[in-house]
Amino acid sequence: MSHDGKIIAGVLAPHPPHLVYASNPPQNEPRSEGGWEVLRWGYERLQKSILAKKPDVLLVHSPHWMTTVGHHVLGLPHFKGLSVDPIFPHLFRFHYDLKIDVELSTLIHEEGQKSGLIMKVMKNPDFRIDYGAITSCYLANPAFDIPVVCISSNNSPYYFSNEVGQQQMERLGEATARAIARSGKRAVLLASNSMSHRHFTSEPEIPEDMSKEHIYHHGQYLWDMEILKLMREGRSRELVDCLPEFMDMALAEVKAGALTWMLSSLGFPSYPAEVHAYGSVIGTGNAVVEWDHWTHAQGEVKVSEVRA
Ligand code: 2X7
Ligand code: FE2
Repeated sequence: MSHDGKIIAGVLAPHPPHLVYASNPPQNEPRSEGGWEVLRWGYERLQKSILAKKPDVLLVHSPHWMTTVGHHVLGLPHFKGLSVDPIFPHLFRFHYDLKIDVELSTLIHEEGQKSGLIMKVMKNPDFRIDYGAITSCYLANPAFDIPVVCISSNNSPYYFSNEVGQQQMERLGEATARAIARSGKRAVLLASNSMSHRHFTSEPEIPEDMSKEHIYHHGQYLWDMEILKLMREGRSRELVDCLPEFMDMALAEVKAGALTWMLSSLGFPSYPAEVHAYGSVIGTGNAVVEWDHWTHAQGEVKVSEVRA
């Protein structure tokens, strides 16, 4: 096995199921008249950028596969089934058929264990993949022709504190980077998170009625803009320091750890990220943001020393 794996890009890849519903793919049962175009066009720009660089694998860390004990990775070559959003079953009933990169999942499991993390390879063939992972994967690569690695979000930020959760995700990111380096593959990392996360408790009669869509309130918008500014200015270390406050003030979904995991895997980049789009979905703030690691850092994987 070669040891020159590369990270092509890290992406903030939000997963409101509305974006899948609005796109009307054949795999999703409900039909729509469209909606949330700015975010969907942002994802199209992202697709052009990442797919042109021919990734071998997409890794996704999702808040909607929450595990109480440790960090889990999917460990069978193929998962097929119906994924239903429990809150929006009228928008997301998606028939998925996913190829898994079990070799890379296993390396992440090994590297995580070496860093003292509790890890598990999930081998239940009937496991139902969560809508967060499927939505981010679909929007980044609608053809589903690139294998994926799905990583759960351990619930330490909810059970202990934001800070403990972040520390865990930093370690998981370092372990992921070492695993990618060992794999010899070209990887894209998808942090499946919205930003501010206050949302309306009722929806319009037509869910895609864009005359009703707007951010929940101005304070949430200001928080999102402050965080996007740090991303666009390449200040990812400061960004991670601000995240615990963002989590509390804006109920930000980054609390589940995907963004910290992804930035840690990239070695906390100091080059500017590209914001492909920002928009609200049922009041929540969502941005499609790309760290083009290939252009700015030649895909370099910073392999940190294994912690005991
Ligand atoms: O899971 C979500 C989300 N993160 C944002 C908006 C709407 C629905 O589901
Ligand atoms: Fe979510």
